[in-house]
Amino acid sequence: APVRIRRALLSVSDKTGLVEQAKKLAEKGVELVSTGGTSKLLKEAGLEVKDVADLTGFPEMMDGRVKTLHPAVHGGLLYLRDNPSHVKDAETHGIGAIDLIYVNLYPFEATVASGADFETCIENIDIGGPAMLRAAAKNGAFVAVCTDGGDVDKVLEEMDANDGEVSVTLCRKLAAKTYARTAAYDAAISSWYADQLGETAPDWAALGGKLQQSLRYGENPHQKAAFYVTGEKRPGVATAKQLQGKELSYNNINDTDAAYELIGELGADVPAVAIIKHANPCGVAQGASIIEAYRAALACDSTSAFGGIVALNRALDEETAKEISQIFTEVVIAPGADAAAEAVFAKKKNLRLLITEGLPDPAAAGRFVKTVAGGFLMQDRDFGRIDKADLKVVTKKAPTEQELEDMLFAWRVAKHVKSNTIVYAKDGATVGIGAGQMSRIDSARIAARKAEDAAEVAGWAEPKTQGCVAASDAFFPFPDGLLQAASAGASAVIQPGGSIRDDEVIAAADEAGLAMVFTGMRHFRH
Ligand code: 93A
Repeated sequence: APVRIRRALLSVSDKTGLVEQAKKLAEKGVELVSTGGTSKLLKEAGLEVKDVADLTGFPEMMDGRVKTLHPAVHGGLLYLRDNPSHVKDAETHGIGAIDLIYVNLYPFEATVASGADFETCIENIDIGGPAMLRAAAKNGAFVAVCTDGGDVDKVLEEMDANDGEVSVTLCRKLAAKTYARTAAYDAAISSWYADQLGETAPDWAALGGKLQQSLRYGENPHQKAAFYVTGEKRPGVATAKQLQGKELSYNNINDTDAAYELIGELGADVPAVAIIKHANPCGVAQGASIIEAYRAALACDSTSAFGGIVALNRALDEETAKEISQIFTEVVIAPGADAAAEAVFAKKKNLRLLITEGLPDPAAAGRFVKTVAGGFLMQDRDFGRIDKADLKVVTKKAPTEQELEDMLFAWRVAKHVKSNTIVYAKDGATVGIGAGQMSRIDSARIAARKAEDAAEVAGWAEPKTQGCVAASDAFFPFPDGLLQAASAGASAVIQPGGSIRDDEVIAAADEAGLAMVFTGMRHFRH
């Protein structure tokens, strides 16, 4: 049933617009009850106001630390109007219903922002205000709870339209908003407090995370950091079991996540390995066995693999563990490890081994959050997936079956490389990766250069880009990037298409004798 507003408790720190609103309430016959400063202001404006002290029989005391913390207030907010025993309790103890409260809290956040000292910040932690808000919101079927002036306006509007009554719908909306406000308020306090103690501020608590680990530092040693988990059951770095090694660092967690998400993208059908540095893959391969996949992944850029993160889509075996141990590796993550493999790693005290229950589902829904100055951006995680059936051949030449396989593989890897991205791949392995450049042609050049370097390191007669496929995470705006890939030796190209110069790019591909397919989907990653 709608809530009839007979009595309102007003207790606000920010008193902007209050007098006008209180007048409107009084005009509607609402009895006003108020705390010290609020009451004084309203009385000065000529309004009739009852003091909370008159309700409680206690004066405000201890510098105002105790004003409203009393059964006469909380009982009035909390008793269920349709519960006979509650009603009886209220009558017995002379507790009257409070149908509306408007409380805005001590300005804790503003006090901290002003650079106030410790004691001043502590004094600005509101206790009675949130207690009343939470109580009123719990009884949201009978109480309209307002945390800002806008809420009061909404209530007044409904009262105008409905002869002094407020709908349950609005009351429930206000209740939900209230808990968000009190949660954010407490998050601000805990964040400030942690900061005072020189610890990491758990300000992300407001996003619903649970503190998993206070990190030694962030991306750099002068940055504080912490790791929060959402409780989702996704296999990955947040839910993995660490069998050995030092505590994970901020960068380890970030890189391990990138590695395992990429491995999830490749699926479980064929053994696959990804090696990650600075959240970008420096080698990814599929193979007949996990060790073959590891060798092929390493061959792509063995120089960069030093200090990398290795992700596997199969249980780690002894042979592969031995091979991985040959070079300095920070983290290995896999859906399992046999006892012999664990024994090999046990000798490498610093190497972290993370074991997950299964592989990440690349199509799973999820959120991606990124902060910007004064806010944050939120988007779906990129769960877009392309299959062979989605590919559109746009050139005269059609790709071979092997090229198609390699193109899909390269495309899936490219999705996990920072833009602009060019990935060269051959026989189920990357052979050159160009990441994070501001122009696509530079990424194409760098990928080719990487392949040349790899050939030099391994003593191959020529870079493996000869006869490779090329994947581009977004369309080629001009033919130049495509021609760069062709000159590196690519015979087939996979890219989203959709440029206004697609015709030019396709003509250039035809002229260079390339096969090209469009995916119709872009995979920017910044
Ligand atoms: O110090 S408190 O936590 N103790 C209380 O019992 C209490 N009740 C209301 N602060 C309390 N308040 C807060 O006082 C309200 O949340 C509001 O921000 C402020 C209003 O005080 P005044 O009416 O004296 O300006």
